[in-house]
Amino acid sequence: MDSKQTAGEKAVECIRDGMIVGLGTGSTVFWMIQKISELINKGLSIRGIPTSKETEELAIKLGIPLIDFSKIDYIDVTIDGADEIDHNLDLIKGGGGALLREKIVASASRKLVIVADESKLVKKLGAFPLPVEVTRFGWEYTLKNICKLGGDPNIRMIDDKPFLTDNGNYILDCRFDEISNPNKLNINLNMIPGVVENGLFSKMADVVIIGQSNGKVKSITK
Ligand code: A5P
Repeated sequence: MDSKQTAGEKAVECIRDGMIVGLGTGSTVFWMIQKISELINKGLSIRGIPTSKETEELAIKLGIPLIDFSKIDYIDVTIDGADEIDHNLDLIKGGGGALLREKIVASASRKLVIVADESKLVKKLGAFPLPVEVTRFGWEYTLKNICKLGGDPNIRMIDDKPFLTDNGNYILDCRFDEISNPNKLNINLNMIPGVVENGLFSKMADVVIIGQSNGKVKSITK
């Protein structure tokens, strides 16, 4: 079995009947969503909060009941993927461009479970360019301010046009080489006018489930 599938399916074991479940975005979480749908067909009752339009469409297609923030005060558990994970369980997310909704959902969650394959584990964050969501207005100026923090940003493009997030914003993919203090960089980036959110998830993950090529999983708890 694919390592991403192993991790995604294992994470579902923490879901209990009646829970509100944050549904992450990406190819690892895809397997978690498939598994939840199977369990719903066998009688499990949960409601999901999707972190992207892509996940929302998949969940609707698979018959997973959804709910929104107007009806709830918190989320019991969120299961999401990551682009990089360090030994403190700090993360880079947003490779798929869903980082803003992912961070809102994660911050509303009592428990954040991250699923990934072994390739996502790193000693230091930063080899993966950090996605930063910025407003379209003034994005060139925002980019210059990110450079002052030591980043080397590039606007994400798709089919020769800037990539648009589900929220109508742009993404700047920022090379930082090595991120020695994720918490500080997270705060400093979010203080720049025009930055909507960035893909550093510092001190948010509770558990990381790593699918391994031998079909087993490794769980890392904070
Ligand atoms: C989406 O914006 C990202 O944060 C994803 O969760 C992350 O890129 C992991 O994706 P995969 O599971 O597809 O590698």
